[in-house]
Amino acid sequence: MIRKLLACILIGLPITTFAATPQTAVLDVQNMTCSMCSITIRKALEKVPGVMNARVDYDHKTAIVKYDPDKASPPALVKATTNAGFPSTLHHGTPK
Ligand SMILES: [Cu+2]
Repeated sequence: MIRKLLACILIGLPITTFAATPQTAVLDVQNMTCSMCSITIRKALEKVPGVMNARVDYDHKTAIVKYDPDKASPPALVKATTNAGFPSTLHHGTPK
C-alpha cells in the first residue's frame, strides 16, 4: 500500500506538475564588454515570462536560457536582451 503510493508520487507527480518540458536556448550576445553586462543580460532574460533561469557566460559571450516553451520562445529571449542593449541571435550549435 505504502509502496504503491510512493510509486505514484515518484512516477505520477512529474507528469502532472511539469506539463511542458523545459527547453534550453543558447544565445550569442553582442556588446558584452564586462562582467556587469552579463548580470544585466541575465536579469533581462529572467524577467521574460516563462524563463526559469538564465546563465550568461561572459567569456564565451553566450546566454544559456532554460524556459517553458508554453510561455516563452527564443524570439522573446532575443528581444529581451536586445531591449536591454545587447542584441543577440539564437545559437544554432545545439541539438534540438
Ligand atoms: Cu559591462
